[in-house]
Amino acid sequence: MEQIVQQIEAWKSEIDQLQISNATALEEYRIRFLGTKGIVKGLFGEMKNVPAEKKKEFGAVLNVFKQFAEEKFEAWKQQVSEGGEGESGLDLSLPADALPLGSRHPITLVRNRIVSIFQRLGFSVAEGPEIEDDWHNFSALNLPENHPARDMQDTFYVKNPETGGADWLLRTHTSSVQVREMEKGKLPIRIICPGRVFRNETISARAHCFFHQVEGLYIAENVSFADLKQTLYFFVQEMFGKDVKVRFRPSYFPFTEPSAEMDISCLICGGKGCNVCKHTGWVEILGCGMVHPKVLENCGIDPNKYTGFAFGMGVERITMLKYQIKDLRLFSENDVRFLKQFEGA
Ligand code: 2NM
Repeated sequence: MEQIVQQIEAWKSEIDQLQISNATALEEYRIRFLGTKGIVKGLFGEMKNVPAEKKKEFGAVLNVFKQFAEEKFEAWKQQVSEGGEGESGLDLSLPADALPLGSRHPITLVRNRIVSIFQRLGFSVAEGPEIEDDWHNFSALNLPENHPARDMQDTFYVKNPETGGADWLLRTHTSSVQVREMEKGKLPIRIICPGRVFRNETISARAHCFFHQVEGLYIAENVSFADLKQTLYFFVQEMFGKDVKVRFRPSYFPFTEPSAEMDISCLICGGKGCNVCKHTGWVEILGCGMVHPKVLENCGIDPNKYTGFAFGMGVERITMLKYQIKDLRLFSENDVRFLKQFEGA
């Protein structure tokens, strides 16, 4: 009997050192110690070999051991069920942590605002391919053969696998979409063309090799420069507020005649002069003009019957002015510390 009591002490310390963290190990333990052919049952079977005067003492030792083994089992069972099924204690039935919710990119926010202002004036959205051909991006728009924009230095050309030549290019403006719309021959046209455009620039705080544009086009009978001015004046008031002033300066674009650039009074200093407006009180926000008769002709529209105006603006530029962002590169780095600032904007 002494021997059996010693063996029981050895099992106790073995159980004390056991580390059970999964259901398989727990079941192994149960079968070995508490099962119908297990150690505890076996010990009770030894009772018949114990002399009558020692039965009571032996029975007490066995009951203590049995209770010890059962309590351990219950404790581990609790732990395993709390920790789930897996070896690692992962409970795959628990709901997952919520993903952090993102927010719209400032370029998207401002583009949507620009588009919706023009939609209220009856413009509808037109889109087209980012990879274009020479005709839609340059020739139809009256850009002469030797125009610097056509240079390899300024435009990303794309190889056409069918001819092996650099016949294609990444559009340098969304005017190519407007050419496609004009070629459809359905008049009048009143469209707004948002999209990504590409120019081979050295990346800096003020330039990037891709950026976003919104261009507009209105062609009908008797469209005048006065219509152009009033449309863009409405846009500025809706976008920047009623107190903002505008001015038009004569300019040049191959696809418009006459052409102009539109400035707004500086949002930072209100026109008094500061760093943002380089002490002029004005900041340039877009280019515009009356569509050149040659462009209309190129697209199959009779310039004697129809006239139209067009304009184009850079979404990054408008966004920088609106939110006082000083470096263009922030728009494409996807740093959440930057993007988070536009939550709810
Ligand atoms: C600008 C400035 C002035 C323009 C012209 C045309 C088209 F297709 F009608 F000829 N689309 N966009 C235009 C005119 C764009 O961006 C600064």
